[in-house]
Amino acid sequence: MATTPYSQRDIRRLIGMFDVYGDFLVGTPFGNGNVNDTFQLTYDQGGTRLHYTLQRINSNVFKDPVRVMENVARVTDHILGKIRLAHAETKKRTLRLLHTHDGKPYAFDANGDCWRAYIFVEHARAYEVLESPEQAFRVAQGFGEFQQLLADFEGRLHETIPDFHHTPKRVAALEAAIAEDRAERVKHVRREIDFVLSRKEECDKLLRLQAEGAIPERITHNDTKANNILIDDLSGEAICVIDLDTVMPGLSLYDFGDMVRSGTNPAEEDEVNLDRVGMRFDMYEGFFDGFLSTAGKILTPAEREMLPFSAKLITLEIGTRFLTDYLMGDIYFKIRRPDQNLDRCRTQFKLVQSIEEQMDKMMALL
Ligand code: GN1
Ligand code: MG
Repeated sequence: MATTPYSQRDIRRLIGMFDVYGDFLVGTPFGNGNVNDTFQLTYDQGGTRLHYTLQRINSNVFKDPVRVMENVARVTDHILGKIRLAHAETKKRTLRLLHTHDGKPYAFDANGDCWRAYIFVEHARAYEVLESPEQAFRVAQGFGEFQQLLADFEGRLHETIPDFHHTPKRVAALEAAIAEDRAERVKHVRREIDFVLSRKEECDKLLRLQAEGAIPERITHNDTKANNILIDDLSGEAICVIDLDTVMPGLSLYDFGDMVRSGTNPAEEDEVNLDRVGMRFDMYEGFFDGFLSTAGKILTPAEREMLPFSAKLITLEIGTRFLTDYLMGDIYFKIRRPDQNLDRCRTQFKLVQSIEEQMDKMMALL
């Protein structure tokens, strides 16, 4: 279990900022997020055990947590409205925020950290590594449906992290980190740096198509890692999209690309044995069919055409971010051991290679 600087007394005090009924029993670190701190809290309500999720928003990553929470509240309200309209015909769920005693969906602690709490979604779980093409199908169906549910959202969401998927800017950040060499690690990663720089030309492909009007901006999730959707224990259906901090204007293709990145690889994101890393084509087919089964209805021809490329681009982009963070001395992603960011970077680049090798097959599916 992950270590945490928060004692049970701290956790009890933090959740005390929110309106919750029942008796607090225990709070334990939960999940494998790379950014926020998450706890699962167990409560006793008149003899029944139930759970809540308590999260600290990482303010180094999210500079304006109140805007993040405005987005999350609007998005979850919108989806809840749709789920209610569907009555019993859907098993879909959405995250539900708890409110503070004065009605806010977030609270600041004495250190200035921003916290939020959700009703825990019971009898469902997030998978670090997906198990079958059927599961991939359902994950993609779920994330595709999420985009559909938000297609009629009115107004514009805040850009919680500007240029989040602007790949050329991510490469520029890498170049700046190389020039600065703050942690004196450039000497260890010449090969990885070359790997990115030799692919630099392709990095603006989607942005160019967007500028030409061939690919529209939509409301997207932007962090569609396989472990950001909950799978129902009983039915195996993907029932609830989580980690909504980066839901904002984006390209549909970013969501497809990140699913393929995180879900087709049979190894963990920080696997050190690169022989175990690669894209399983049967998993890719699952994502492809699942995504088209829901989001397919809204995709333009140019978006469809770019589905295979998006998988390569997002994998390269996230590998570039891990490499940049390694060079900066591990200041963005949480690490649980030295060199973890470098290992994460290497798995991503191995995966990019594997995607490149299978690009013809991926194109043929179109
Ligand atoms: C972070 O928070 P988490 O672990 O779901 C990151 C994503 C990366 C991902 C890589 C806000 O996601 O962009 O793709 O790690 N989130 C943010 O595992 O930077
Ligand atoms: Mg997450």
